[in-house]
Amino acid sequence: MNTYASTLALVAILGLAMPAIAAEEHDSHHEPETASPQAGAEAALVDAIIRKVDVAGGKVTLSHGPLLNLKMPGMTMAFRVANPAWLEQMKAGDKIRFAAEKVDGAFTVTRFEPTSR
Ligand SMILES: [Cu+2]
Repeated sequence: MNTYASTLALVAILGLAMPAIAAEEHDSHHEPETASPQAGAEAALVDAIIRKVDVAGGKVTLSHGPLLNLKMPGMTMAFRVANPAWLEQMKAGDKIRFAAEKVDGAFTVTRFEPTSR
């Protein structure tokens, strides 16, 4: 009697728990396609307008929105770029979305993508 009752309870618990576990596992397989492998650790992309591109200096001046990971409000400032080749794809007046981090003490654009015009 006692065993029968606890078996019923166990079945009920498993019956409830299993679909929940399955659903959670299912969701985790649906990362956004644009996310890179370490997306969870990376900063979200922030909107910016390119003000000046300094290819020789390896810098770009951006008017950017708040950068939460750097605790920086929106402002206009120069950034280094993680990949100098990106400067060839940037020009003053373009809108981009980007992420920045402090690399060797310098604010550096670590990711960027053009905003569709
Ligand atoms: Cu800034």
